[in-house]
Amino acid sequence: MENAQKQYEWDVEVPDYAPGLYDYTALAEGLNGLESIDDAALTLYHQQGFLVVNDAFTPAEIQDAKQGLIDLIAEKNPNFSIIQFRSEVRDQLATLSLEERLNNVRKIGQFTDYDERLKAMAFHPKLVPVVESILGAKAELYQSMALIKPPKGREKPWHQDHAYFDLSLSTKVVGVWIALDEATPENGCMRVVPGWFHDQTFPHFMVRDWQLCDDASQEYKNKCVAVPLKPGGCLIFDSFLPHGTPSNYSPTGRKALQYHYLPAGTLRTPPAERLAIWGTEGKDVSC
Ligand SMILES: O=C(O)CCC(=O)C(=O)O
Repeated sequence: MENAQKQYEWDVEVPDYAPGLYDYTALAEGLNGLESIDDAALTLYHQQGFLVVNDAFTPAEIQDAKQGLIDLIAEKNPNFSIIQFRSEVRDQLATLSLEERLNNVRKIGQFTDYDERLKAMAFHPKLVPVVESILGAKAELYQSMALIKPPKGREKPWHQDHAYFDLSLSTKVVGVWIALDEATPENGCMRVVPGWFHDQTFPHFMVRDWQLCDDASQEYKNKCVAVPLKPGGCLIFDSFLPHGTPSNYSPTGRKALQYHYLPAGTLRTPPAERLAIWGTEGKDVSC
């Protein structure tokens, strides 16, 4: 009966997407180490909407963070329950082995107050100054999230993160996606479209998720770049940058952490305001 007290979320089965949706024309190149981010790198960030940083975190830090994530999924902290499992395992969850649980998680969120190792990553002394240089302000952690992509784990369709945030359009938000396992084009590494983001708000539709219409892919065909990362590498990106990850059709799982930061003290806006901008109501568009 343990799950009766837990407020888990359940991911629904969705149809597969059309072939080619995550095809890419190049692999993103990375800098080495967070300390190598200089003015030229910051200029590049503002031009293309992202930076790739290899060896941003040490193997020991990554191992700690990964164990933190696994421990939360294993219910080592009884107070934590923001986990989304595949709905197929709803009735068997209590009987699953740890490996089976890990193979059936889609995401977990808002975990920094429940695990010191995951909090330490969010406030890493090499990461925060970089985020603050991009924001031009003292940073506040807005949210933490981890999309787990086990073998057969499903896609995160193309979207702009800002469409999920109850924040004004002028609020700068920086996302940091940290590879805990090697992320490859085959197991669902990030896809981005360099430079395709400046102040553009694309309508989002509820299709397989809250996402860009697949037809919008016409605009990014021939511009999509894949971002493979070794464990400890990270992608730092703007909340207007369209991005997505394909399903994992490989035999290898892929765990990653994601943190979002905004200027400290930023006011939140009502959800209705966000949907009036990013939703489709009254915009005469369909998908
Ligand atoms: O980790 C992934 O697969 C994608 C994460 C992502 O893009 C998001 O949650 O906004």
